[in-house]
Amino acid sequence: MKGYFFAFEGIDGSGKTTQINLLASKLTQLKKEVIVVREPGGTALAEAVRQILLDKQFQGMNGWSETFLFCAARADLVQRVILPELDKGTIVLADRYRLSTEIYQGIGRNLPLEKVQEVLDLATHHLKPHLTLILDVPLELSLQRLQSENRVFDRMETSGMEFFQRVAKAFREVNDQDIIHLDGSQSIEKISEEIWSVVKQFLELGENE
Ligand code: Z5A
Repeated sequence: MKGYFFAFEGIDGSGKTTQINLLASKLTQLKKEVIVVREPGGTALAEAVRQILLDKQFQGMNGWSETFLFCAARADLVQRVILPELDKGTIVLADRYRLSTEIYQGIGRNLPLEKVQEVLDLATHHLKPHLTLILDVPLELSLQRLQSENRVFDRMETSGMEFFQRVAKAFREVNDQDIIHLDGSQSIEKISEEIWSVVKQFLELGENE
């Protein structure tokens, strides 16, 4: 694998999409090959699965059905897009990846984490990001941000406060050598600078880049 794979994670409204777009344009200005993928989505099949997952007519979906649907979308994205791009040497920026399934389905839906991880390993051919960057924001702030957008909440977003409290706590507490936590309640510019310093160091870009 010649490319680099960075996943961005956090609760809804934590600012992932905003930061990924800023990072992608910085890297593009430096003439790096970059693609941005969002999950669930990024291929025709995965976008179709996304429609099902977010559709409120499927309220109360079984936790395993939900897990398999997220993993079906991801399997297609990994095989058709992420792996070929990494092989070409592209930098892949993912708006959510497997940590979302571990936390939303494993912890949020109370499924056994080892079993969820087994399904994830099958769906992703064990592909893990080089780095996972988590934007930590308090749940109240993320709700404020989403409400100020006047957004119509989808099926996942109407899973209830207890579910979101479990999810937010798990994102805050998860720790691993490939995971970096950033304070997502800072200004957009400050977070972007912090992400740039992490990514720049990781890619070993020079001082003038
Ligand atoms: N899900 C799952 O359960 N299992 C899985 O395996 C996967 C996903 C992959 C996908 O939703 C849902 O599926 C999600 C998790 C679940 N649902 N839940 N619940 P999605 O793709 O539609 O949405 P999202 O990933 O949660 O993204 P989002 O809601 O669009 O949020 P975001 O990308 O993190 O934030 P943003 O769009 O960049 O910013 C949100 C707003 O805040 C916007 O108005 C910004 O201008 C503002 N913002 C951003 N940063 C700041 C700062 N720093 N200060 C002030 N305001 C800011």
